[in-house]
Amino acid sequence: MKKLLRTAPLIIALMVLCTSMVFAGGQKEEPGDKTLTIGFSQIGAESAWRSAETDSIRSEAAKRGINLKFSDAQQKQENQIKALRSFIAQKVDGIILAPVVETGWEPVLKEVKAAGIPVVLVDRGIKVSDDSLYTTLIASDFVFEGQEAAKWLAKKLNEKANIVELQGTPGSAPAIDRKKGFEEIIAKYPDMKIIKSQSGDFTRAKGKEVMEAFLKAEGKNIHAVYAHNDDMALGAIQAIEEYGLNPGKDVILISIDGVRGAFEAMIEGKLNCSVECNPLLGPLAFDAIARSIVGEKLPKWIKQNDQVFPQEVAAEVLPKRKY
Ligand code: GYE
Repeated sequence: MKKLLRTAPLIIALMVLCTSMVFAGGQKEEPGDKTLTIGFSQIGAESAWRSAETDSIRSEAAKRGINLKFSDAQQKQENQIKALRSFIAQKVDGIILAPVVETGWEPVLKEVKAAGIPVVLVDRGIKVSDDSLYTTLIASDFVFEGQEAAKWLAKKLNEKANIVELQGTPGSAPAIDRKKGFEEIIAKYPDMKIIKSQSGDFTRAKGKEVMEAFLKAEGKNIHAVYAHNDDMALGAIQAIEEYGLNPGKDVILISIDGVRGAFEAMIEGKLNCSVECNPLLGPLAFDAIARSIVGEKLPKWIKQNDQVFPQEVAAEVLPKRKY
């Protein structure tokens, strides 16, 4: 009994230690579980949307006790290809890839596949002849977003408008599909025309610059702006104001993403509508990685459902927005 009393504190200490090991990081780990190392090749930090996506992936990795190797490609596919090769060399357990453009991925993804590393695509799709080169794509339907934008604009302007289009990064899935969806719908309305269209690279600065050129060429002939993301619309708003017109009144603006800055501009009456695109993909991305590591077959596209937010609802919705 005496011996038991003497050894009891030691036994309790050992039990506490084991329990804290099992629940390390706030989650249950089986003995023998190793910390996962995941590589994330991110495009850059061109928009508020992208920063929200980066935060979502970083914070979810921290929550799950995952060792995240983060690589910022500064908008260049060649940097992403280098990052993927370095992830192979580091023998990561999985890769999350946000591909800047749609094409040119086959060779490097074949190398990743040969190394037995699962790849989950987030936010943008790619074109490959062999779809076993990635496990799944977690992204919104950009064609749908473009269609919704066009439907809203047709209604707002009674099916008659000269539109200027600020496109996203050339060759990127959202730029291609948002254009396609929008054009499909306005083709039904003979008095709705895109009179100018150029890339603003998904940035506010470029959006402003391109809008200045559009205004210089077309002036008051422009009735509406369709921007492939909110940041470019916010840049265009500045250009319109500097030109001496009222954004949101003299020129109607619609964009895509639904970021906080867009809601604020809608409340100020300068932006008329934003179509949501969900960037909070961290939890889904790591679930997909975990499932593919254990060999589960996933659907090729885990589609995100988005809504349209016209300015009338902005003040009510903003407090509930998470990004
Ligand atoms: O709309 C834009 C960003 O790929 C869906 O990229 C994403 C797009 C998003 O820079 O703001």
